[in-house]
Amino acid sequence: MYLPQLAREWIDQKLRELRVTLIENGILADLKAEGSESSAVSDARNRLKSAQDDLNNDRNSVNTHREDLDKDYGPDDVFRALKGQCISTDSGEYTYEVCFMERTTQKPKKGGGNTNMGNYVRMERIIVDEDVSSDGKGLGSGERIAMKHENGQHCWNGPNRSTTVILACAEKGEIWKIFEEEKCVYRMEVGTPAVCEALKDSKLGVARDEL
Ligand code: MAN
Repeated sequence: MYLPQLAREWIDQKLRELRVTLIENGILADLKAEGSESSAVSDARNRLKSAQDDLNNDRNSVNTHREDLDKDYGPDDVFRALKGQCISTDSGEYTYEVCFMERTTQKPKKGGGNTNMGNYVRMERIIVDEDVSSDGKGLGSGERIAMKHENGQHCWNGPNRSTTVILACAEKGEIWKIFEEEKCVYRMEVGTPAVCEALKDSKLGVARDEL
């Protein structure tokens, strides 16, 4: 059939436009496109991928919360509020830091790398018999609560560093004393308002008259 040049061009143009419309609406696969997949399929694939990403993020956050619930925050979780709060003090060549429910750290004053002195693992009760100075700083005597930190940086010719942080009631969070009891085994005496609440509620089994 003979069609005039103009008519042929017009039909060609219309066919091209129709093809584009069909591809855009996902009815016809775009052979030039990647994987020759219709846009409806690739849209669906993208939506699936993003739903999977969301699911993975939610799973991670559930795991984080589950780990958090498994963590020992002490009687009635009174120490949960302290999580991540850090206090520090200088002693000898180092600044020592406690980040509650996380870790203890030794930072050389002269600079250089920090040393992890242990990661928080659990609460323990411990009997102490110590002085209390006139400003009220000190463990006193009786049962106190202690946070155990283990598996810190390995000590050359020794164990992995570990720290016991013993807590006593005080108006503000403060590290009072630090000892290295044995090589790379540390003990800190720390004041914090958190245990005052615990003691007030008699959750620790410590008689109030010991305060
Ligand atoms: C560093 C510090 C000390 C520790 C020694 C052990 O100097 O962590 O507290 O006793 O290493 O080699």
